[in-house]
Amino acid sequence: MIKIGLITSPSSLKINDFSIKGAILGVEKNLKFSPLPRLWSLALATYLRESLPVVKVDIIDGSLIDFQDIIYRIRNEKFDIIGLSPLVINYKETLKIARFAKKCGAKIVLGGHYATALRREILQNRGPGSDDYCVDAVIQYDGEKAFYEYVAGKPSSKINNLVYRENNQIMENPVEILNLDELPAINYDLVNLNDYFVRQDPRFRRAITFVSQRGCLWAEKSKRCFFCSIQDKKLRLRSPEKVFREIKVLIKKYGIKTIHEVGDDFLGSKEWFGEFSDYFSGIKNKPSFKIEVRPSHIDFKTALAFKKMNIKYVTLGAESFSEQILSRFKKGLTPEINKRAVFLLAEAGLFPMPNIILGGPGENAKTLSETDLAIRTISEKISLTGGECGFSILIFRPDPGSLAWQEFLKKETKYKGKDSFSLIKSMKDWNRDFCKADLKKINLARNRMISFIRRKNRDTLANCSDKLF
Ligand code: B12
Ligand code: SF4
Repeated sequence: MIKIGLITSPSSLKINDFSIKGAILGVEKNLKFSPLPRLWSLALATYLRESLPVVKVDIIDGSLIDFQDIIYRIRNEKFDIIGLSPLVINYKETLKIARFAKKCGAKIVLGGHYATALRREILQNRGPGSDDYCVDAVIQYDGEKAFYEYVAGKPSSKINNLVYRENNQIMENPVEILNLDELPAINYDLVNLNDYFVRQDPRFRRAITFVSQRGCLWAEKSKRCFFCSIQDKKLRLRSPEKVFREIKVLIKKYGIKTIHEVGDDFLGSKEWFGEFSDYFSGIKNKPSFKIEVRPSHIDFKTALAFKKMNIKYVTLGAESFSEQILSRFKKGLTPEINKRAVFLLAEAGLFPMPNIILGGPGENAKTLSETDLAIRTISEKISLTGGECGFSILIFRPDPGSLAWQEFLKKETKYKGKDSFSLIKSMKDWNRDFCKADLKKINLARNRMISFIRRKNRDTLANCSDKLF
């Protein structure tokens, strides 16, 4: 029997509201949506178990157990292959796990957006033959089929999406983008959902992550937003009918009450959304949905349709309320579009949650105060009408795989060829090279904004952000 471990590493970053470190996570307490099951590991495990029943797959989630327990599990379980999905915030810890697992004799495969963006650097610095050999291969883009073929022992040269190192050369096989409707429905029995439920905020208990689409239309049609590190090439939609049937089963089987739909562009196709919402509008005991949308897609009709299908929490990629910064972000937004979206959703009785990024290219005292003023006006107006909203305020980071990262590398050549670097240092370098307001001022502005939001909304849930772990 082949033993597989799919491990999400914890991050050493701790929730720390008012420091620059805190701004990396964008976390303010209170509205605690997480922990939630990790879909990357569930998707790979589901596909593996359907295609190769003889494998034993363990999903280990660093948001449920700590680093030492993960090490203990690796030592005891003696996995043959370990899959890891690093993010920019936990790459260092991911490498520690990879090194330990390598010593225990496992093969190590990395995948996901971070690994896809830095696949060559990772294999150069950590692949076979390197001084820090702890990674055998990277699987870029969709992982289900490639990981199964790797586990099943197919020759490396024949596995689409596989990137590996052979005779000191990095080999990249052709990329294959999968048809989402041909993938099996996620099998949530592969984790113990109760481990998540008992740790969730009672207001959002029995919540799961769910994926009904991948990618984004904006990234497909124009260039991606300046800061976005998502590697998907286009928007792919699953059949609304299939999704509806799956969700009905989940409600019945696990008593699911909240669905975190993780698609990045939920309204990317209005036809798809129309069909999707028709299925849900008619049924009783609907779960509540949390979704992520572009503010430019919100109009009166969609706000009402959201209400009808029990979508309550809407993360809005607003990013800024400064015209100048928004144009540099290349997202096709204006401050007016952003404000309109927040108000329309709040008026419809929903909970809009605009994401804001401070410290984008050209950020200065004037652009900061434009965003500050807009946040104050919005919070004030919404609290006066008894509505609710919450902001997540981050400080800009150039993430590998983004257009920002490409611009950053042109100025900061010391990051070229690296797969691991200090996040705080990269934020400081970015700030020096690209902003007119320094990082301390930006963080102070962020803290002022958060304090205001909290004061204004102390009687509602609005004093919090959605990014919790
Ligand atoms: C849902 C989500 C969250 C949820 C996580 C809830 C949960 N428990 O899963 C919340 C809101 C909590 C969250 C928080 C954060 N997130 Co987030 N999140 C996402 C989101 C929208 C969807 C991820 C998902 O589940 N997709 C569905 C699955 C099926 O797809 P997938 O993950 O891509 O996996 C497939 C392939 O990539 C591949 N694959 C992935 N991993 C692996 C591993 C192996 C071994 C293999 C073979 C293949 C493989 O195979 C999978 C199946 O095809 C992505 C954006 C995106 N579109 O992916 C951002 C994203 C992953 N998040 C991101 C970030 C930065 C964060 C935060 C740090 C926020 C911040 N402040 O910046 C925090 C960190 C949280 C943490 N500690 O993990 C970035 C990562 C960037 C990077 N390069 O590291 C992304 C890409 C968004 C972005 N802005 O660019 N996030
Ligand atoms: S930030 Fe959102 S809208 Fe922009 S390219 Fe990325 S997924 Fe698409």
